[in-house]
Amino acid sequence: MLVACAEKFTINGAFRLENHNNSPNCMINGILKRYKEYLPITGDTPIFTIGEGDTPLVESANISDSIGCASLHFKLEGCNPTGSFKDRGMVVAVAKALERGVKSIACASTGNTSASAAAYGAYCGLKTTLIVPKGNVARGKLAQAVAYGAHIAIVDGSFDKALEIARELCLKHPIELVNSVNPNRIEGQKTAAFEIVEDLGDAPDHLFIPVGNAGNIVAYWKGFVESRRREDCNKLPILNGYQAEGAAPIVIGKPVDFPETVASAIRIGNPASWAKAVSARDESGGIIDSVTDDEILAAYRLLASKEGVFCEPASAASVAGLLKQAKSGIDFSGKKIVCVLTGNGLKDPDIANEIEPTSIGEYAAELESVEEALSLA
Ligand code: AN7
Repeated sequence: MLVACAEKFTINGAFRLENHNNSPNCMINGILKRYKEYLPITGDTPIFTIGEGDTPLVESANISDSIGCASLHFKLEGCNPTGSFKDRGMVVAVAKALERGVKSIACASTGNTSASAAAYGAYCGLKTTLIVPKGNVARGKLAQAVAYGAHIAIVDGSFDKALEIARELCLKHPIELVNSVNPNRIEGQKTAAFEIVEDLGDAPDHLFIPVGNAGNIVAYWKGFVESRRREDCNKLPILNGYQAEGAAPIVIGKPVDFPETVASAIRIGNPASWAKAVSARDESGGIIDSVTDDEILAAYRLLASKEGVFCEPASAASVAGLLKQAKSGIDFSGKKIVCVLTGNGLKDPDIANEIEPTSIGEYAAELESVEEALSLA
């Protein structure tokens, strides 16, 4: 399948890039092409894709029974090309940067934004600089950034400090900041809400979503509000955002100096989109609450073992939140629920290795030994 043939050329000294993915066999449109009319795209914006968007909305096989809802679906954002939802916003941020002739991009990151920036930077021939907190980025994410050829600065401080440095760096130098404080990131990320509305035929009653730097919850809300305005859906969902207990500034109402959680993606103490997330929460009549690391890991294991969905720990915060609400006695009967699973489980192999195997052992390479292992002898 021909996905994309990139052609690079120069107009008035500015870097330009076009795709020719109009082959009749090409299944992938990408965010820029598919949602052109709803994005800040002009005739000068390069249109390209590395396959972002159009992610599956998978119906729950087993967890939904314990919730007692009308339906439960998982939005598998780990199916994006770099394994997280960040690609939706990154393609728009990078396209708009290219349009202005930018040659260099940068971001601070707990890992997924940096992997995404590095991939789009590589595709578009941009220099990509990543500022990441020491010891706080899952191994798979760092491996991606290295493979994509990014320039990586590991700083001895939290994500919040790294973001401060990234902001200053981009103010001082001709470098485009591609964190979610860049409004083009939010524009791209809102398309996930469009897809949910298309797949369900309406907005769900409840959306459950992890909250870290708080850009994504704001983007989803924007997407649903725009869908409603276009009358693509008849209602708006109640937003249920979940932070990790040790990194829950929005829940406790003040920044957390030393955020701590097993879910490194959302180990963030002072979210950049804090105020906007609170507005989105309130407009939707929803909540932003926290879940413990134990609740996150229980949901993470449950999703893999009962649903065949392997997401990263931060993503499981959405399902942990739903399970917490169901346990507290909230009645979801008749309700349609979507949990956003933001990133792929392979991102964090160290946490995955802590899962207790159902059965694993080494045996001689003979049929009899394997039968014995399976108690079939
Ligand atoms: C898997 O990559 O902040 O609330 O620097 O990687 O929009 O921040 C990642 C965040 C949820 C939280 N799930 O989203 C980064 C970064 C996963 C994530 C979030 C992140 P926001």
